[in-house]
Amino acid sequence: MSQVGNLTQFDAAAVSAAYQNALRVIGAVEPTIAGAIGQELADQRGSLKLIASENYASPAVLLTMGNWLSDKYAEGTIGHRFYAGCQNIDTVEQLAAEHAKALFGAPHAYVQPHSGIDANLVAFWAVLAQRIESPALAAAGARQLNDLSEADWQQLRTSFGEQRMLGMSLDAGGHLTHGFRPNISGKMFHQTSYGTDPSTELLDYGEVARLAREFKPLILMAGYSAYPRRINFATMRSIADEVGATLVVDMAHFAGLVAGKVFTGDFDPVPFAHVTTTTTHKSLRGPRGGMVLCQPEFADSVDRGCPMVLGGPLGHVMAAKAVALAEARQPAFASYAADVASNAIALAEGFLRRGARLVTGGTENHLVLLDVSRYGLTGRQAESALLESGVVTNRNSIPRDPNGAWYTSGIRLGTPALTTRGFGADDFDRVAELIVGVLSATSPAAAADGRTSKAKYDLPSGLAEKTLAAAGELLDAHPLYPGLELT
Ligand code: DSN
Repeated sequence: MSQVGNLTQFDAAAVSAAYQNALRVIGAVEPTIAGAIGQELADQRGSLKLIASENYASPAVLLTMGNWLSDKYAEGTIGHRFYAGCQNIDTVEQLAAEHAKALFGAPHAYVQPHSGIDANLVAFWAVLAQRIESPALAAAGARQLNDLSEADWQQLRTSFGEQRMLGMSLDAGGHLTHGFRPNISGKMFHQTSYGTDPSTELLDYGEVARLAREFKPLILMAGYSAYPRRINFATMRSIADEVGATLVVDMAHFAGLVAGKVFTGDFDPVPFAHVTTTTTHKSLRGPRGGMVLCQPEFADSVDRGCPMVLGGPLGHVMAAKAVALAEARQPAFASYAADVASNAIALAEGFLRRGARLVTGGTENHLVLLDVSRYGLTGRQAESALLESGVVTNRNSIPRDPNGAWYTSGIRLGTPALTTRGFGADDFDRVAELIVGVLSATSPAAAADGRTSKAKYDLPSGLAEKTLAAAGELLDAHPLYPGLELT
């Protein structure tokens, strides 16, 4: 048996044989694809993966996705499908939902969403169905929408269009689906957003409450993809209750910290949110996909997500969700989650000790947001210089970002992936040292027309190679899937 740092144990010989044979079969049909699969492993092995939303799934999770569960249509829910012959998909979906409920202490789990955006759409659909459609049907004495008179239907359609959402703004760390105007959520709902306190960059619950009282949203969204702090969900729920809003929490980024009991009490969203959504592939370390957890009153509406909002469920991915959730129920996952959080603190302290500026001054979760304007760079320049040096990050807006969402002024860095490889606090301190070394030495370069470019940059000769070599030492000390050989 082989173990990847914090990753679940696996039989390296068996996994090598499985992939060698699979790639031979795939390569006989389309060698380019077999090559790309092999190259992706090599690339992931050879770089410092610091993208906060990425991880490395276990071989068991990955292998669960390549099979004939993929070939089955299974619209509907467990035991209630629009197609015959769904008994094995029922087994898979039931087990994934049971693991999710047990892991998160949730009354109900829906494991069909294909992504986090899909999970949020299911949540919005369920809240509209439960809070707006059901009362309208009851008032009209109708059982379903087709029983409504044309006038009642038109009135209900108008009412759908009048609903409001209050969510965290994109530049404060919220997600596109939390009411950002260009996203469908910003078009489905009248929307407004809360940001963070200009001096502390922390969430200001008083301001959220003030906006909620003024705006009276149907949905109060909480959660983030680039906010480096915890959220007090007890407080968010009391704000929602005061104004009659439904609290939807998107825990996609920190689901692993909830599962691993790093976020407990007021910081665990599941008991407080009416509906909680997540992806399964970020800190939760499962297959690429989404999931919805909810209180019992939303269960029926959530379960109608497919086919009302989603296409047919992916049986092979739901099976992999079940495997990943089983892994996350093991004590080793709690220790992994604790390491993700302590490593983020080590990374933050490594930056601060070297004079960097972090949004909010630190971290309480799995990510840090580095303000690269201190080095005279845009996020785009910093991201590219780091990539050339073997450090994979993503540029990200910071609050009140003068460079907008394309060039940005920040770099977002997360610890879930490298913690899976077994990186510890000292390794993350070294990562901070390498990053500061690259950024301090990088300078903006002029564009072809002589004007200042927000994308071009100059790195001193040899620095990228030196950083690549130093990163290589860290990576060699913590191999990814040790013992897994593709040839
Ligand atoms: N793309 C995800 C992230 O990187 O945070 C959010 O959708």
